[in-house]
Order: sequence, then structure tokens, then C-alpha cells
Amino acid sequence: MKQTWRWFGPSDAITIADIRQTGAAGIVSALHHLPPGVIWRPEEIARRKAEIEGSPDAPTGLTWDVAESLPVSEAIKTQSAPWRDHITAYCESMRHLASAGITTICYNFMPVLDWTRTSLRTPLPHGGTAMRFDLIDFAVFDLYLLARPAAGEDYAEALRNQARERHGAMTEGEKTALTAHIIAGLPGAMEHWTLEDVRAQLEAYRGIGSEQFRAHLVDFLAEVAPLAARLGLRLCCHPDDPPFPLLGLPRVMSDLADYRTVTRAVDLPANGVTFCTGSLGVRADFDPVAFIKALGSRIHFLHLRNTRRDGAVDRGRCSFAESDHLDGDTDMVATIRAVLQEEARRRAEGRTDAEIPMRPDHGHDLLDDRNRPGQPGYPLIGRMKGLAELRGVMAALA
Ligand code: DNO
Repeated sequence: MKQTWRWFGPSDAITIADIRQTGAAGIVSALHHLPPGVIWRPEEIARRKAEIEGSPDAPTGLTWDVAESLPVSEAIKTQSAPWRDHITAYCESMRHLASAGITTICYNFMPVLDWTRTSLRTPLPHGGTAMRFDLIDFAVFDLYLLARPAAGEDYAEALRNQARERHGAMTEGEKTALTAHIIAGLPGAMEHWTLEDVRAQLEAYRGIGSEQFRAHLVDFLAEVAPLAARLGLRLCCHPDDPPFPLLGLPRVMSDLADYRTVTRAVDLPANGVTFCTGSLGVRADFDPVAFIKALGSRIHFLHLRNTRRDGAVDRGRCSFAESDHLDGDTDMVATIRAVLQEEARRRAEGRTDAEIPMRPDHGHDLLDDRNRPGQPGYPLIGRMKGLAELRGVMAALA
């Protein structure tokens, strides 16, 4: 595995010099200032590449390996104007990334909201903090703050009662914070909404069920994956996070069956998977080793992270907290063993992509992380601890 680190560009409080000290060898980044649907110009890509890699006289030793994300616009997801132009722009951006030597492109196909949490800094017993998704808090948001008309039908009576009680006990400040955590966009999310925007976006999805939404994803891939193959690029779709429907919207990349369907529908190696154990692992039926056995050859990028389910379960949805990388519901040692086997298989086949880029995904806020202005989920020390633990497992198994 190639050990990489997500860097949000020059505005990131963590610098390239800091990242060198973590022992990471590669960088995952994006042109975060550009909205979905616009072309990533060669000059802008070159500038980001130089910020990451340095100059020939003064190389940093790091390489820009993965573009995360080259975002898919809401217009493409809903197939509403100007989605055709956005696909043309996506193809142009892919050409420019390939010319700059970037090989891997991560994206997601989640409607409206990218990854979703209800609390960004829940205290842990040892004094650090973790991110959390609480289903009751989410129901409070849906039923009372967004006040989505059909929300009542989406939760069982017991959960609605819990949400009513919790809402009644919340201060205005807590309600504002909950709304901000859910819709203002977590790090890396390319869209930032207000409550009014979310309501308008929900309208745009009226009548789009799971089957149609999946067809939109396949239509998108039918346009971009053959070009990616010609350019030597690997596309990899990030799973839904959390991996179950929210706000009555369709979700189509939540488990192995979803990935099988979509990788078969456009059956090219360039149409691949971002294997995010933190997202997929929220489902009780997730089996990382079985997933890697089934679709290992299509995994182009790894997000290694762990979560632990807790609390109420309602129609397949649950609460969960982000746990230590080696703790939680996913067996990380078994996962890494299976990835190493997949890499050995690729080497034996002579594949040039035998070394799969991985990044320690998210981390707890620990020690000085709490004094450094930072992006929720992306602290320096918490992620470095995760990377160090994962690296130890890799070394032991190798
Ligand atoms: C969260 C990230 C996601 C991811 C996108 C990929 O931490 O994993 O924001 O970058 O969903 O498009």
C-alpha cells in the first residue's frame, strides 16, 4: 500500500512540511475552491502539483497520487440542465489530470449531502473527541429543523417519540449547531447548503427513486469510464456515508451488492471502488474480506477507518461513532491482510497498480489537535496515530 495523506491545499492548517513528518509518501488533494461542474484547468492543476511536489531543485519527496474529489454535480446526479455540459467538463478535467500524471480519481454519487455527521467533537473518556452520527439527532433535524413534510413517514413511532423529547430539551444554540453540522458541508464536501437550498434540492429529486438514480450513475460512468481507460486513469466511487438512505433520498452505493451492480454495468477496470471501511462498516452485514475477495481487482483507493454502531436501530439505520483505527466493528487486521493478498495477486499478474494508495481516514482530536484550527475529522495527531497503527499492522503482516 502507498501511504497517503489528505491535504486540503494552502488553506489547510497542516502544511506539506508537517505531512512529511508523518511518514506519508503521497498526497490526496483536490481543487477545493472550484465548484462542481467546472473544468479543472491545466494551470490550476500544475499549481497544486507544485505546492505538493515542490520543484525539481527542491522536491518535497511527496507526490500527488489521488484527486479526491473530482466532484459529480447535482445536475449530473439528477440529469437536469446543464448536466451534459457538466459531463463534458468532467471529461476535460480528466484529460488535464491525466496529462499532469495523476492516476486516480475519487468521487461519490450521494444525493445532496456528502458525508453526514450530527456531532463533530463528542468527548471521549480519555479527553480526546470523536465524530458521531446520532440517528435521533438526525431525526430531530429532519422532523423539526428542516421540517421536511414527508419526514414523519420515515421513522418508526418509537424513534419519533425520542426525537420529540430530545428536540423539546434542546437550546436554540444546539439546534443551530446541529443544522450547521449536517448541511454546511464537512471537509471535502464540495457543496455547502442553507436550509432553503436543501429544500430546493429535495424538490429536484422528486420522483427519482433508487433504480432511476442508479441508472443516472451508470449513464455517467458509461460516458466517463471508457475515456478514463483510454487515458490510463482509475475512477473510484466512494460509498454512501452513512450507508443508508437519509431525507427520503435514494442511496445506491451502500454495500457489496451495489458495487457489484455498478462495476458490472460498466465492466471496465477503470470503473472502480474507493474501499472506505469506515463508511461501509456501519452496516452490520459488512464483511471486508468478502468484499475484497469479490471486487479486490477493482479497488483503486483505500480509506482505512473504523466505526462502532450504537443506540437505536430504525429500518436498517443506526447511530455510530468513529472509533480508533484498530478498534470498532471492522476487523482491520483481517482487512489489511486481504489487501496485501490482493496486492500480491496483482504483482504476480504484472499489474502496474499493485501498490494501492491508502490513507488513514479521519482521526480523533487528540492532544494539540484541540488547539490547532483544523478541519473536523482531519486533525494532525489523530490521523498520525491512525497511520502509525495501520503501518504497524502492515509491517507485521508483510
Ligand atoms: C470524508 C470523505 C468524503 C469523500 C467524498 C468522495 O471524509 O471521505 O468527503 O471525500 O465523498 O467524493
